[in-house]
Amino acid sequence: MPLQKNVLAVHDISCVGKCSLTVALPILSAAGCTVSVLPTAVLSTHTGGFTGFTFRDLTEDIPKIADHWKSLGLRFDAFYTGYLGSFDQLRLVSGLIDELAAPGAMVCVDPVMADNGSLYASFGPEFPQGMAALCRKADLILPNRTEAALLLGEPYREGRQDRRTAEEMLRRLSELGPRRVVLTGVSFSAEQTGCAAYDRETGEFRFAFAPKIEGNYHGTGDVFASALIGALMNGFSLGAAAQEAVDFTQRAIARTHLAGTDVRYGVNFEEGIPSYAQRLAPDPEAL
Ligand code: PXL
Repeated sequence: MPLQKNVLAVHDISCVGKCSLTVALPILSAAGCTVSVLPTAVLSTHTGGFTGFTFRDLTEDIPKIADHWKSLGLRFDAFYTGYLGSFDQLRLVSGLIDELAAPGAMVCVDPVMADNGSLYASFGPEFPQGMAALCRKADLILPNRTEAALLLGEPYREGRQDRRTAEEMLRRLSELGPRRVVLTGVSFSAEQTGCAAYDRETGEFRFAFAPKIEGNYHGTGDVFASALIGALMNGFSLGAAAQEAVDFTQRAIARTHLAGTDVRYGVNFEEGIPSYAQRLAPDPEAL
């Protein structure tokens, strides 16, 4: 029996709305990982489409939590960072990775800060540069196309891309530091959408697509990143993990679309959990 991977998920906890920690925790657990969490803030809901939400910043707690973990001698096999609210948090999380990484640990940074061509309202225009600095120490980053443009300091281009433009963007993103890059929201046709992946060490590009469903479904970036990281933790190749994550996310969107629920409350990924877990660990004889 291989040892469980010890993953630290660093995100806010939006109590309602299924994104960040309320998504990362169940999906990585389903992938068989031991998941520890570092909540960076507590919000009554996420900020996408709700008004009047509460927000308690937990930045002050991060050094104290890290000190306790250091005293316990804890080390993590992987880090998965998502929504980080400030430059202070970027700096603290960067230090935490240096201090708590097990040898050969995988650092995954989802540079959550923007979508559909604009930076989230909670961030100032300098924030992308701070996020780019954190991406420098990542092994894997998973930006959407808006975040990718911001990280590269170039204008966002709406609409479909061609393969060469996507490959070019992936190459330049990997030059920021990370060996592997997964770009989401990539579409070469009206019918399909998905992601493009690049591994600088092997020079390989991989594309993963699924049928497109129109609309903006909240939290899908976090569902996708969590499912992809869970598959990587189970030894899937980057291309295979990307396809698992695209399929898992697309089915969650399809269920939600069919049910017609308010998209602010997130997608129905829960019903996909049993088959996801089964595909990752198909051994029927396992204890
Ligand atoms: O899913 C990304 C996310 C995470 N956390 C908070 C958010 C968002 C996106 O809007 O508002 C608080």
